[in-house]
Order: sequence, then structure tokens, then C-alpha cells
Amino acid sequence: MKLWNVKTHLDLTTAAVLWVSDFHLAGGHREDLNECESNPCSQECANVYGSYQCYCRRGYQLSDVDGITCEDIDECALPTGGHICAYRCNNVPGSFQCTCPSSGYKLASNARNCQDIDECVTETHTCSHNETCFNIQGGFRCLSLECPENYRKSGDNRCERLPCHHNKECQSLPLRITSYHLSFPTNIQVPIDIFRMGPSSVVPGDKIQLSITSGNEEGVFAAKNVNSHSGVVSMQKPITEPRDLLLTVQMQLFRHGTVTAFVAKLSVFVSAQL
Ligand SMILES: [Ca+2]
Ligand SMILES: [Ca+2]
Repeated sequence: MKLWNVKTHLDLTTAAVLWVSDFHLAGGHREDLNECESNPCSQECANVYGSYQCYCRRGYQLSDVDGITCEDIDECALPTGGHICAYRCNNVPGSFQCTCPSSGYKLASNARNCQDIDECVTETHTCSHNETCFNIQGGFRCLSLECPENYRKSGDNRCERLPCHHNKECQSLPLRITSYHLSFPTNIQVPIDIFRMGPSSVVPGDKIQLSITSGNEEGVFAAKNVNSHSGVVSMQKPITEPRDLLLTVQMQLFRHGTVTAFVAKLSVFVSAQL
């Protein structure tokens, strides 16, 4: 009976000693041991009564395996990581960095999006003096206007036909050729009207006929009359890859029994959307 009592007492004591293993027994009082002093954690350590807890700085997470090692969080691989950066995500210890294409873009102030560099404003373009710089997403274009024979330049983007002097062949040439420049991101929703054309003044009885005379071999665009004095060019098929297109749009104006042609040269620059 007595023996049994002693054994029970010993077992309890052993258990108690194991349980209080984190305490020093000083002067008969239990004193908490600061485990953090021996740097058990890979980053931060918090001493708590009877134990300690490791924790990690921002950008790291505590290892499930040992509870003491801080592992870098791969922000780029998180389920939401695909959208964390507009272009490319680079994982770095404790953080991540977004990057942009090596040319044409800079990192926006939010450090995630890419912002087009306007080379025409920053004067980093390579256009010559007689060319005009036109900014597009991720790049720029150098434009020059050259008028064909029988035409003279009458503005930055316009050529006027020279007087015909009763030359019938000359009279069938467009009266005016005007250049326009449009820029779009890839994959814009179609159909979408991109250009409207009509005579500068409307005379009762006018009729127009709009048509695309070149540059639409793939049927991406369509021209249609909206009413008797205006028409529109629309994009009918999505453009998925960056490319430059040159469309020639002709408007025939039927007025007072004569027909006059006007031509619009549409440069369509489609650039990648980031
Ligand atoms: Ca990281
Ligand atoms: Ca640009």
C-alpha cells in the first residue's frame, strides 16, 4: 500500500518536471526561461511564459515542418499572383518585383502596372525633322506625308488636288487625300466604329457612297453609309496581334449631278495591351 503511494508520487513528479521543463527552478520558485536568447527562430522570436513562438517578417511565412524557419512567400505563384503584376512578376526574398517590357514602357507609380513611355514627349523617338512622331502603346511611329503627283500639301495631314484645267482624267482623281492615325489595343471588342467621314458642308440632295478601296484584304473592316451625308468605317473582326494597317477609304459625293471623290488614308496601329 505504501509502495504504491510512493510510485504514484514519483510518476506525478516526473510528469510535472517534464511539463515545467521550460522553467528554471530558482530558490524553489519557477522562473520562465527566455528561449529567445538562444536564437531558436530564423527571424523573430517571442518569449511567452513557459514557451516561445517564432514569427516571420512580412513576405515570409513560418515553415509548417519545423515551426522555426521562415520561408519566402512566392507572391508570383499565389492564386492571385497571375494578376499581381501587369506584365511580369519576379519573386525575390521577402517580396516580389514587377517588371515591364525592356523597351517602350516604364513601371507605373503603383509598382505593378506598366505605363507607356510617350517617346514623342520625352523626345526619345528617332524620327527625322521632316517626320511627325506619333505615340502608340509600347512604341511610337514616325509619320511623313508625301503627296502624289498632281497634289500639293495643304496641311500637316492633307493633300489637295491641283487645278485640273478641264482634264477629264484629272477630274476623276480624289479632290483631297487626308491622313488619319488611330491606335488601338489588341482584342478590342468588335464591332466598333472607328472612323466617320462626310462632306465638310451639307447641301440638300447630297448623297455619299463610302467604300474601302485598299488595305482590307482580310475583311477586318467594313464601311457603310449612315445617312445621305455621312458614313462610318467599323472594325468587324478582332485583331489579336500587334500590327500596323493602312486602309484607304473613299467617299464619293454626289452633288448637283457631279461626283467628287475624297480619300482618307487611315493608319491603324494595333498594339499589345498590358
Ligand atoms: Ca517573395
Ligand atoms: Ca509610346
